[in-house]
Amino acid sequence: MAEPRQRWQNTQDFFPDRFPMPPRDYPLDPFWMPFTANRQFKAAPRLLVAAQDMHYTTEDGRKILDGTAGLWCVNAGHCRPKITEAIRHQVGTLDYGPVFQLGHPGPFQVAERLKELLPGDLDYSFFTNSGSESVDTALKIALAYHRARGEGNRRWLIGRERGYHGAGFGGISVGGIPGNRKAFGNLLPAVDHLAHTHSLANNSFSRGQPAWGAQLADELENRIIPLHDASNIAAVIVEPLAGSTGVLVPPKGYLERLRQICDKHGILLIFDEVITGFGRLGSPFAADLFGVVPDMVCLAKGITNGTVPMGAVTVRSKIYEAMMAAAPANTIELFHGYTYSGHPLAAAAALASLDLYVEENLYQRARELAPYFEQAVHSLREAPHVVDIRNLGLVAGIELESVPGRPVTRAFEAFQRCFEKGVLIRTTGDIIALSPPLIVSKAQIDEIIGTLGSVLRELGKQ
Ligand code: PXG
Repeated sequence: MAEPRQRWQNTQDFFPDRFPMPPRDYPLDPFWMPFTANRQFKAAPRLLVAAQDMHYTTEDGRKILDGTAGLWCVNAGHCRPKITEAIRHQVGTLDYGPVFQLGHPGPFQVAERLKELLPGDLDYSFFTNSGSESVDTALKIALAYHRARGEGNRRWLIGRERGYHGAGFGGISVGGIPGNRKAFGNLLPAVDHLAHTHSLANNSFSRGQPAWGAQLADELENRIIPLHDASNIAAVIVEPLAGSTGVLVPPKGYLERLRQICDKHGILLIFDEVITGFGRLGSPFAADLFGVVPDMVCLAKGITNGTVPMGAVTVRSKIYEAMMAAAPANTIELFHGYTYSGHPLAAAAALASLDLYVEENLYQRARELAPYFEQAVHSLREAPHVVDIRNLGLVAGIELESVPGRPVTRAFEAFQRCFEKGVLIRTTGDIIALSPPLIVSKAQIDEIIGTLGSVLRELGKQ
């Protein structure tokens, strides 16, 4: 398969006027950094100043191979001219346009593209600015939809342990990460959680979907529905593959089972495809790969290749149609939206990104590279402290045994050392997550795994 053209070998060639980088002339203190150990970071910062294709450049001019596509979003690699030019052109043409009782072309065009790209009758898109907003939007649509059909008692929302659905109140309520919930008291009422599907005892070192665990979906029918009654349950929301909590690949048959149970009881099934959307698993969406069409999908990240914030919730026609039918003529059907829903720059970036994914065959490329990537990550099996490796498409999780009494420290140390050696990995707890841009070459996969392996062996000696 042809490698994507590397037009600029070095960031310096792309931004000649910016190199050498001037010394830092701004303080670090006033920026309260998200999901970051602020004091630790500011004492030893890692600052990125430029990027091109598979690499970042640090403020001291080092190139870092991006093993994580930024934060799982830069699927086509960095600073791709097709996308950056589209944004540049758009900002000089229509910088901003409202979408409340007015419109402009971008979001209509993106919605049409999503309709073509998503399976089944997932045909109507509502735009947001992030994954968190997409999740909150989907939960609100679920409640409003049932109410519009005269089933307003369906208020319970079912998430899953170890789910990550962003940082809004809706998302942390259905999410299953204790640390993201415990400080924030007033979570949504009427929320329950399925058990997560991770099991070292049954599934460690699975390649692709694990064989064990489809029965975990039955908890919906055996515990949750009897407890709350199906007539009170609005929706089930899951990540088809849980990313943030350490790459939990759905067991074979699990998502199919959830779909069957939801169908049987009139419960909406929401897939949070913020990470899995746009090729990460080697198909446009997880819904395609698993052959399970949810009632709504939450999108963000890769929709603009990470360039301009944008999210979307795409819903099946029955949902849009019910909402349209329920409201009197000439009235607003859904009291929800954001100033920047369908922002012109985001829409331009989305159109260019979706074009680029197709032009460069990136969905297929990810699928074809997946076996090589799988082989490479599983070569770390014998590295010190590795207790599990799991993978699907171009995503992998490598779970480490925690240092007794000091969870998180081993993986974080690996992250720091890899960064020093020029490779970006991501960690969550003591799990390392890899999710390179879909343009990654085999040699770059080898470089990521080679560096990580050497770091794990170094740590093993300590
Ligand atoms: N849903 C899922 C499945 C996500 O992974 C969100 C919602 C929220 O998206 P926003 O755009 O509001 O951040 C996410 C975000 C990590 C990491 O390292 C993952 C995310 C964000 C930041 C870090 O795992 N996922």
